[in-house]
Amino acid sequence: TKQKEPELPLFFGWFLLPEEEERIKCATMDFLKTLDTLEAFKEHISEFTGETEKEVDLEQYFQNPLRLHCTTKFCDYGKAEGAKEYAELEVVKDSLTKSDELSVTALIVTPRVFGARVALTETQMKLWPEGADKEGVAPALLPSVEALPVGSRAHVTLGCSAGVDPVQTGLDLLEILALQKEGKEGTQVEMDLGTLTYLTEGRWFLALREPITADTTFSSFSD
Ligand code: ACK
Repeated sequence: TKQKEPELPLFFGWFLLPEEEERIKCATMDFLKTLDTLEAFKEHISEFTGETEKEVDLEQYFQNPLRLHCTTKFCDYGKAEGAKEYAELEVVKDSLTKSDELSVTALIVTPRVFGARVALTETQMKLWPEGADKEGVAPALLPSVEALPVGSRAHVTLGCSAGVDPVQTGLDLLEILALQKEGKEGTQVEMDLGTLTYLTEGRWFLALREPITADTTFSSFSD
């Protein structure tokens, strides 16, 4: 009989500790509650609802993911390119079950997703696979993504609208960062947490005044 290959997970990443998850969910929910009451947001409400008059309750609009995490490598149980190579890296094996602190520097809201931008440290960058920022990016957006610093896609998905896959959070984040780089910022609103910027087509970016940190454990995840 053939020797069975060791199984590869769905993905690797930093998982927020349960108590941290609660803290982050509360803080970010408070932001959503405020956002949908802002006049600036209401002006662009049709980009969320498809209708001008309707209101939107963002807390209901986004569904929570099961476990808050920052994906490093999506392996798809070995079907994704480079999955095996990543799992075999010394730095990956050495980091498993280890604690680490993530720093969230911004929040994004789009008609598809609600997410947190993660600023990776130099050490954390060693776990960030080469080319991860570009994976699945539309060809038209590739040149602008290549111009962004490595690790720009790092994020925690905080919620997705109905029928949207969480992979969208990283893609929407990259698009927002590319628009910012091109100076395409619209309305700006000062909030308690930081500066909120509108970036066309229902995209919002909150640059946090103070980063939000969260304790995590690096591990693999399989459904
Ligand atoms: O929010 P996320 O980073 O987006 O966490 C989930 C996790 O893997 C489990 O689905 C992410 N994910 C899904 N597909 C991909 C992909 N093709 N490339 C990168 N990340 C992905 C998803």
